[in-house]
Amino acid sequence: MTAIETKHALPSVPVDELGPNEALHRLVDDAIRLLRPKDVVVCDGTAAERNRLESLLVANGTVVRLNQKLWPNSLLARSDPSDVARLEQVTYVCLPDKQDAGPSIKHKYPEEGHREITALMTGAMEGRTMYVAAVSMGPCGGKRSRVFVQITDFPLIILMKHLMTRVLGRDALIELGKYGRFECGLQTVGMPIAAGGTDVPWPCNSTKMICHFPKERRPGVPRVLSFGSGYGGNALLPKKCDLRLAMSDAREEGNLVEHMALMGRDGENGRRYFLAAKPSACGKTNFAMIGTSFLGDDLVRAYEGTDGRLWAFALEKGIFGVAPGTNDETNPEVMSMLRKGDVIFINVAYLPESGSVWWEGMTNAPPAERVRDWQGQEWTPGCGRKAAHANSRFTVSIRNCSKLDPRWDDPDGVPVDAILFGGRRTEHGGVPLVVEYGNTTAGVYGGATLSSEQTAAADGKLGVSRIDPFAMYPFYAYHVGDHCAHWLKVFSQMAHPPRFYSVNWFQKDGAGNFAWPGFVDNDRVLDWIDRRIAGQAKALRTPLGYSPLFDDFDLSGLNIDRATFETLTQPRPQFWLGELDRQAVWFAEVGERLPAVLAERHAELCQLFEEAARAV
Ligand code: SAT
Ligand code: MN
Repeated sequence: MTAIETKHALPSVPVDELGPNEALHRLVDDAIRLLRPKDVVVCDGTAAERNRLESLLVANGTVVRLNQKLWPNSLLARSDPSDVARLEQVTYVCLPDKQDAGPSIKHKYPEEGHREITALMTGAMEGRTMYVAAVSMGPCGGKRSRVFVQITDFPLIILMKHLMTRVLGRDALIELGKYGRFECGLQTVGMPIAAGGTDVPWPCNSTKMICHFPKERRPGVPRVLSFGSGYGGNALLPKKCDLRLAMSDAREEGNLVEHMALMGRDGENGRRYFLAAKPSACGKTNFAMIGTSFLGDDLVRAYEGTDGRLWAFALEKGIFGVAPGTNDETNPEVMSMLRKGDVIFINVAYLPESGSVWWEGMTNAPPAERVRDWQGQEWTPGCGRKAAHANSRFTVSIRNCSKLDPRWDDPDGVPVDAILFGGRRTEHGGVPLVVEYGNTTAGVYGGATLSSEQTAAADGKLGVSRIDPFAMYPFYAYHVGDHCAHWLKVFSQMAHPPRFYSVNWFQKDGAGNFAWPGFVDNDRVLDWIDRRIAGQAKALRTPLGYSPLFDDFDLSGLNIDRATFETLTQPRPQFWLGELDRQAVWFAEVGERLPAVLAERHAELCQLFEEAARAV
């Protein structure tokens, strides 16, 4: 793509609005020269700004307003069909030493990355407005929070930021001038508008590319550049793009920034806080909502507190959740959040007669009225297409949540009792419903070998299972082996580390139906975990760790007999020997940076399961 040849004057840096931070001025000045927008707007996160942007997007056809009574102040956007998910194939981490990248990263050398992305970005905002939005990832002013400044030309991204993040207002920008440091990135849809030309409803480019530069740390110099996409995980930079940078920085800071949900649950033993690492579209949002209190469903920072425990807080203040399958039974809380309003739906189906939306699994029967699918085509049940895209999403603020934890905005976060790792594994008698790992090393091993079937949240082959360490496979910015070592270091030094568990809600029975009801019934697993931590629940010792016992697990009201429960919960040696083979293949790819204790644990598991297999 080449920039449009125009000789228009470039806008000047809005110095007064940006406050006194010199690095911020430099960032905006450099961005203007590179991207050549027609004007510059500094965002402030106010309702007036939201109204302005909303009107602009309605006029452009990017969004339609939904029926005010059914979905108050809510919008529906339909993306370009090429722009529906994260693009792992064109997401690069640029590191000077290729050896530092490891098997999960698409690597480029920094010079190469700069050259290619700069060529794409040159003049990419011609004819467009450039927005500058600073947000706080974590509570505003918190000493462990970080400010991220994004430059974008897609107003929808700013509206999503209003819901998902804490946008810094004018006063906070002035503050930023005093305390200084911020992270930053540039993002453009990559579709300049020629003089006199018009925009399209969902601008994006058929070429897409994202480059991260985690090792480059110069004030006001962007560490991530994203070209050609307006989809959340590619374009809402503080979310997954800054996750890559922050997970890399966290290693040096001695703490963790991870892809995990954070929730509180009141049991017999008071409120406990749980972190859950789950790959995208594996039910992390639904799970984060089944507890007593909610803090976040996607990103956290975790660190060792002065009490020797793990503390954590969520980085966002909104949810970017998967719509299909969400309904009043699977996630009543989120449905009530959506009905409260101020939602941005993307790529769900539209009901033009009532101004409503629909997605597969929202109701048992499809709507009786006319339906337009996610691309705007007439849709009828049985036509062979999905009405909503499999990765269609809703964006909603957690302020709508009736069970928001009172400490959700505490800059110190909350103390964590347990970390759960869970993927989507459907094999009958495969990955158990729940396992308690016997110690920290076994727990970190469980995280390092977490595996899941691929979902529609990223481009790639659906259903194929891959090892997704700590649910971070797509988000690594340094070597996965070093990340495993970092987890081991953080937790082995901790005086009171949390407990570690593996969970899997997705086993199917011999007939291909889900063997566990899932959703709100997953709380039964949390009840068992709560009682385990308190030393109240019995367990069966297995090579993997500890499994629940039929007689000491709440199955009331469920039609699950002893044999079914044992298939669901007890690790089968033959299955695990197969898993261990796959893990060995993965470990070989990780190579010599795999921590020795994990290789030792692998050998130990092989031996234990071989013995168990012989005993069967
Ligand atoms: O990556 S996104 O933030 O777009 C959503 C997800 O896949 O977790
Ligand atoms: Mn996610």
